[in-house]
Amino acid sequence: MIRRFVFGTMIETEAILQKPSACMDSLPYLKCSEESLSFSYEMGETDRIYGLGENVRGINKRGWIYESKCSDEPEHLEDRRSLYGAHNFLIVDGRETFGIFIDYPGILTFDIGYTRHDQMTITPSDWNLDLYLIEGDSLRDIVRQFRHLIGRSYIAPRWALGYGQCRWSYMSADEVREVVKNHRDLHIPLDMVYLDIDYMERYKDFTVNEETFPNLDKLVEELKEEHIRLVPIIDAGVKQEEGYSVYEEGMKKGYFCKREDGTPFVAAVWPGKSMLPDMLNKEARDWFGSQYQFLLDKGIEGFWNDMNEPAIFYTEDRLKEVIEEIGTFRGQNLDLDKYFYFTGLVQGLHNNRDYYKQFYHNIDGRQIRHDRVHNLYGYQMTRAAGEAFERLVPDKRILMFSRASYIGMHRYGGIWMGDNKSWWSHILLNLKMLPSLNMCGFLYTGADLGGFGSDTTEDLLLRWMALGIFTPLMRNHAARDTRRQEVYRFENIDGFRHLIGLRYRLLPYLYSEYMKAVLRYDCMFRPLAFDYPADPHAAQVEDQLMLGEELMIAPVCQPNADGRYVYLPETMKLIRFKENGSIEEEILDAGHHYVKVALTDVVLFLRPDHLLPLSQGGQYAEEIDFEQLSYLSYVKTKAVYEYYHDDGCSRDYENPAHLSTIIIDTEGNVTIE
Ligand code: MIG
Repeated sequence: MIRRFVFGTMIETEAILQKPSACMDSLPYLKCSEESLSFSYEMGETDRIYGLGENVRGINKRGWIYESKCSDEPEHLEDRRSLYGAHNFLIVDGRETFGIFIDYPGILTFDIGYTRHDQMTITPSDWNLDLYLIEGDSLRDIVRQFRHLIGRSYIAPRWALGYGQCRWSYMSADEVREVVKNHRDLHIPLDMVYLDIDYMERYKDFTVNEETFPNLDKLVEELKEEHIRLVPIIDAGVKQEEGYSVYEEGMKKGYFCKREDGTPFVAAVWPGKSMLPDMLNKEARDWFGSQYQFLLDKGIEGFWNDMNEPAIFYTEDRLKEVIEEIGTFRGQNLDLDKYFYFTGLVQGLHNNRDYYKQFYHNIDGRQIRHDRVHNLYGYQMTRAAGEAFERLVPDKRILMFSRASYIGMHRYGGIWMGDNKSWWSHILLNLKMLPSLNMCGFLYTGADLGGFGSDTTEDLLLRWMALGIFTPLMRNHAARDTRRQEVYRFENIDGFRHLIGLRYRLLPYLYSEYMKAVLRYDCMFRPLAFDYPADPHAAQVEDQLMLGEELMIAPVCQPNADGRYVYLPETMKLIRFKENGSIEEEILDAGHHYVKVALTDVVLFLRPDHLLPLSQGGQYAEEIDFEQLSYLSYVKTKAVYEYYHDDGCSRDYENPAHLSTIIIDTEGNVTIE
């Protein structure tokens, strides 16, 4: 049951397309105080809180204060309160079990046992919002109801579940060719190479640097023959430059965000002084979306949208003030306070909160200050692209994922988890975000494998990949000035080939699970407690996940480990894929086990009466035969699998012909219906 409670008049987010009529009952569960502008809930001693999408800390979010404020935050540390997404959905599970969604485009905080251990307090910046309360039979049921409410998730083309290689940046067409050649020569499967900002002419959206990437359309064609897709980045900020058509047209039509007095708001990002397209203005959004045509015409079939929190390095005015103020420090003796003030001047330039109060959107003719709708910007940028693709290429799926997001954006694209680091703890953070993102509708997702910032190591990348082979978005990406991270840069090529090769063997299963999760409004990845609600141990597990109906995964997240402890909520079959191609199977009883996991082993756990289909593998997604399958199974009476299989590129998703049932009996006979 879903109830909608209305407070004031919200600024429309379009997270929910068909709103239930407002409920006039008094609000259950929560205490609502208009004076302190907050909702609060008394949590039971052992209540757990799930959700909040992309954020730091645990699967159980209790014990910290989170802020919904899309942030360009390259330090994914425990003490942060927000990352790039604003995902205001959570489930309280304990004495009482219910879901809450706060549909509100401004900044709000979720204090979940931070100020007081037993209290959750939700505080928006003003009192204009819709609050949804969702009750159901189980955690999973609550999620499904919520997901129906917010609409079907974006569906990626199947090739986008292949392996992708990225770096900030491959600087030229030849460098891209080299990446492709190295993978192909070494028989390391690959489907995508990503282009970061340097493919553009001086960081101008919808341009190509003709010197380093001459005839991009030819390159796209050449790579397509190798079954590789190029996926360029698009930034939110549009460079201010006379003669640059996107800038000039946007100015002429009044499509950029403005100051209160109607003068242009100039913010700086990569290209220097830039304009922010008013993604919240429908006309401007359509216009921005149409710009993608420039790259679609060159044969491009996928994009990633970056810097759309929006990130702002500095504003013209603030930079001027800071430079002047710094001048006043000349010759001064800096004591502690002055020193911190002084260094803070430059540090405070980046993404300063004040900037977000200095520009305005034109929403259906109303002028609205940005901070009131801050969390919609990346969402509406990605919607601009998504709607344009539906218009421009209606019969083909286009790959799209974004950095910033709000719930609602999940209908137009996936997200990647942003600028993580080459840290062991970030493998675990990657794992923990998967179920909470799935809860909020983000199914096409993954983290920068190997870590974006800092120098990676071979063992870290191997272990991280042993998780990454399960996530729909599987991309290796690293920042400028970090150690080269393409797998062929390391010694253990055989190990990497094995892991990535296994991803391609798992593709029939992963794609089928991904599609079923989308079409059934379900989670592909779930905390153990979702599947074993009566098991108190399952609720404690923060480093294992359920994947589909079949599997449990438990990746190694520690350096120098020869294995790890794994908790089995029921008897399962351990399946071990070894680098030499052999597959070992062993039945393990419910309970705790120390499981040895060699550096290039992939270990997974199959539930009783379930089976796992495998392909023969291949060098790219289109080479995979999704019908020639082999099976691993754990049959007690009968293993049954519902297999989703379509062409992977058209939009005829719901056709019942895409589903078949695979059955294996105790004798090992396979029937397909
Ligand atoms: O602030 O385009 O998260 O993936 O490589 C850096 C350069 C801007 C941030 C993205 C990252 C990308 C980088 N971008």
